[in-house]
Amino acid sequence: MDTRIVDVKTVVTCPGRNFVLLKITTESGVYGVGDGTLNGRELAVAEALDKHIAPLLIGRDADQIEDTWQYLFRGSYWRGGPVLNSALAAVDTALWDIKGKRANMPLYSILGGKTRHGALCYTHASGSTFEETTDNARKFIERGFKVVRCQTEIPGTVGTYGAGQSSNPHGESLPFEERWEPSPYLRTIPKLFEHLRSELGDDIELFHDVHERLTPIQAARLAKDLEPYHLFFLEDPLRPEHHASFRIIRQHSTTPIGMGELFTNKWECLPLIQEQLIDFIRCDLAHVGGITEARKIAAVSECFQVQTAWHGPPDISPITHAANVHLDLATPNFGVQEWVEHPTEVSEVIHGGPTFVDGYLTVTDAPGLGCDIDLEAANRFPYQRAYLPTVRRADGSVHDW
Ligand code: KDG
Ligand code: MG
Repeated sequence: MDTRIVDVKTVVTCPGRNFVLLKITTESGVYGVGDGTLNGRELAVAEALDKHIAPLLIGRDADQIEDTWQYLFRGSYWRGGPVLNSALAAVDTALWDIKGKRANMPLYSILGGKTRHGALCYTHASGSTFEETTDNARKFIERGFKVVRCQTEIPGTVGTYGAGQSSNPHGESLPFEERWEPSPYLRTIPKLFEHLRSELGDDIELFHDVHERLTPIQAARLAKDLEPYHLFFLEDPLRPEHHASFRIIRQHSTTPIGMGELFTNKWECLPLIQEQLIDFIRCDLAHVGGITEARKIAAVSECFQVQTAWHGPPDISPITHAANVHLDLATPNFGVQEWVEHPTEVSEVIHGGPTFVDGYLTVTDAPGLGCDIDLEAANRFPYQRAYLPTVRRADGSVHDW
């Protein structure tokens, strides 16, 4: 059987930031590449892949993607979670890449073919003042972006999410500790969008990422206060655990809501989708178990008029960015794609990935994902321990988010 898996190689590399990559090779020599990067906990995924999952893959048929997905997901008994579902995503993505290469077709074609010429995309504008955020947004608009996420530093806080980070008093290899308070945040963000609209006009689509920091009633107030500025959506207003809280936002506001980068499987998404409590589902393909799970989430979302907006930060590799765009192109209820450019060293290690043209992302017609890993280059950039920031309130307690 020429599709028999004969080799599974995990690659941890840090070309500017850490990535956990996977290469699965079949007996015929055809191989696929995957990405299971979990920012701040990369080595947990790499160990899961190397020690637990790789031995299960040797000898399996690479063609049986769904069966392999179910076997790995159910087989652990422990029901996934971010570490195991990121590892599963790496396997799944590599298997889809192999399938595309064997069929000599780009992945979007295997997933049903193009429904659009490109994937509308957004990127991040931030600044320490309203003026700086506006200038940065303007630069992106001049480059052709039609949707821009806007964040700004909040007076009286330290290291606001998305607005850049000052030097870390705990040392660069320990987590940065933000100081954050809801009251100044809730006062500042509507004023930011008032400023942005007065400077940039109404044609550009703008939105904001709350990053799960608010209580339900605070989120409802923010969504209501932002209504005059017509956000494309308000991202991740609440923590992911308590779905019913989203009803409170809906009761008070018509600001569209996006949610999902912390969900790791379809069942977590389902209550928000079927009750139409969100407008955009924005899971991370590298954390939900890959293309196989994401296309099911997209399909169920289609039934409830929820659009996709897959997570596309710089802390996942171009392999997942490529998977995002292949799926975007083939998904009828696609909404928008997040995309942030990587540092240039990344292209030394990972070749391929989406291309930005006038506000849209496209992929080539190369078979599979159209990406490859340069293993020698990956070795030149060894893993460097790094953490996501944590958040404390003014009284020193860890913020409950
Ligand atoms: O690793 C964490 C990042 O992926 C996250 O902070 C980025 O919120 C994010 C976004 O919307 O891109
Ligand atoms: Mg986010």
